[in-house]
Amino acid sequence: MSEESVGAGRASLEECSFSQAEEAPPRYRLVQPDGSYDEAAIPDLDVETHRGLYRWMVMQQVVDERMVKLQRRGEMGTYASGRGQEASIVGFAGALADDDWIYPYGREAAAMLIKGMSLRDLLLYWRGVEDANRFPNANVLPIAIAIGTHVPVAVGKAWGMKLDGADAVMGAMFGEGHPSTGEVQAGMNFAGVLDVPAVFYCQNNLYSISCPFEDQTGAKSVAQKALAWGLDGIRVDGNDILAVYDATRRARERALAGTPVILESVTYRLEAHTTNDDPSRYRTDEEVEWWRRREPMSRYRSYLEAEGLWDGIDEESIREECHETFDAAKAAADDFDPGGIDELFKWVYEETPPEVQRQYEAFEAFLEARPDAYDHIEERPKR
Ligand SMILES: Cc1ncc(C[n+]2csc(CCOP(=O)(O)OP(=O)(O)O)c2C)c(N)n1
Repeated sequence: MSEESVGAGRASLEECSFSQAEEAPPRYRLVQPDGSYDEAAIPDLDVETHRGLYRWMVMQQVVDERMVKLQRRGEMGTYASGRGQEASIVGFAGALADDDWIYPYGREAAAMLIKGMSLRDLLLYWRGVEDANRFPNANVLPIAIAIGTHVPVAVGKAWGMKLDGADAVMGAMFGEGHPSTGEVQAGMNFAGVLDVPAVFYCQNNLYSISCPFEDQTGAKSVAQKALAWGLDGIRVDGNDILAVYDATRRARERALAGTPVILESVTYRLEAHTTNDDPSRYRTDEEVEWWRRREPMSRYRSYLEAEGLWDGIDEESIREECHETFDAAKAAADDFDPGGIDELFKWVYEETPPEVQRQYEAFEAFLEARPDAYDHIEERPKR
């Protein structure tokens, strides 16, 4: 035991206090909303990386647009669009290494695709097909819809990666509403105790459905919560893809060196929370317009133009290709045989435990005795 380990004794209450800052802490930003930047601060990325990042941002937009249209036509379940968050989503996943994992919460289509999930499976997932919770050959854990529940699991996965000596991080993704749950707080605490290689990526899009950030927490930021759990916190302008990319690379280095990081990406959801939401009921047109002028695609484009990299990017044909990819994935999803009720039980565990097997058999026996029960089982239409 030493004075240092319990803290020095001081006769100044101020020195022994922690207070909330008056202002929100700053965001790491490299390219300004007007497109200007300091050349020396920009990370050195090759042309292919820039093109790849831009292409994935277009892909995110195409997936969002097409999913919402399918939902409106009755061919898709509820969908959560990432419009406005393209830089935040792609900058993060694009900066991860091949062996890194992500644990998504649903709004980040391009991140899942970058990490190897197939677009067909993403379509099936949002159609409610159980089988689509298995993402073979992708470093993606099943989308966590129940808010906060995935964070302790992500910490467990990261701990396992550490014990295995893997040179990789776990990227747990969530929104700014998630840290209000007990699960996130317990998970973060464990992460700090176990020094797991995890980056907690919080896309703070300022609203949890209709709840604004100021009503979500008394804290000025999510990143500052890191201190309470012995983690590092970083805040980044989530509409600046180069800042997100650079912050992610540095956060993963810290996580690999033994300090997990909460990386808070401050962004804005330009569309509805999901296809079930009407945002005009809780935010003003002026506010949305303010953010639309700070939209991430055009900011990245300004940078690429200024660097003479835009000439190598044919946006129209990229968009067309993304639509073709979507058409092919949709056709494959339409062809998928959703199977029977056994799908509900089959994929919960790698090897079905006797109790789950017993429940399955009991359910089957029940349906045999009461075929009228099928009238109450809703099967999502395949198309
Ligand atoms: C345990 C639980 N409670 C409630 C919900 C309903 N719900 C879905 S999304 C959401 C808000 C999430 O907000 P945030 O974390 O800010 O992420 P965002 O959707 O804004 O990206 C809520 C409350 C849920 N999915 N799970």
